Amino acid sequence: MTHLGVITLLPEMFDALHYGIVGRAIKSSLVNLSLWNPRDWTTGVHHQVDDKPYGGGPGMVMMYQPLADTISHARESMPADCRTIFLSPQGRRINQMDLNKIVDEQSSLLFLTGRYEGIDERLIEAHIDEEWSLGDFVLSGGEFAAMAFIDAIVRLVPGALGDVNSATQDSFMNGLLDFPHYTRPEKIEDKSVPSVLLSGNHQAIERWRRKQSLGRTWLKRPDLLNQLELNELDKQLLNEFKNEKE
Ligand code: 4GS
Repeated sequence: MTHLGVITLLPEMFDALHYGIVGRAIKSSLVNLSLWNPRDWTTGVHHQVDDKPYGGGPGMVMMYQPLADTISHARESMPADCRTIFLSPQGRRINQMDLNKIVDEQSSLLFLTGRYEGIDERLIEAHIDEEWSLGDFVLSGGEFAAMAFIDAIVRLVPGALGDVNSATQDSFMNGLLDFPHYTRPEKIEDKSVPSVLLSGNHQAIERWRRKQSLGRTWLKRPDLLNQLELNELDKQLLNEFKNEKE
């Protein structure tokens, strides 16, 4: 993944991407971020991008022409394999596994973000390759969804994270939830750091962390656990966790 593009009526919102891990990846040209505003591809004197919905009802609908022209222009400067993604609650809910695959296989993505009630359906039919959703809720615009996906994608680009291990160690990278983390002080009121973490025994620490990941996934997200085929050691660790709970 090297080139990410966004079509948005509010490009200033994407200033938020110039911080932290994503900010550093952009600054060092590890990834390119390009923004286009459909307002710049309007033909009328009023620079109109939205119009009333056929059939009536509240709100406005984003017009076909400014979006179609912006997409055509944007794709000219994106790599040929670029896929155009429309963000909406009608889209496929994207998870970590999907993103891992996309970062592996795709060199670029172009996100179209909507405002108002929606966009002219014919634009989706003619110019959109895939529709993605951030989740089953309604945002006031697709911009935060695009930024969330861009953040999640950029941190997977090799070299974006300082520590090569930190992406692979996160929640979901192995299909499980994260294990608990602790830092100093060793004791807070009556709560002590689990003693194994102070033992210096790396094998025991790894075992404990794996057990916690399995146990927490069992407790909080049994749906995720059901999708996994656990090996014998994992089964044993999960059983230990369950027994210790009782
Ligand atoms: C989402 C979502 C979203 C839908 C944009 C109504 C404004 C809004 N986009 N995942 N119009 N959920 N978009 O709610 O991606």
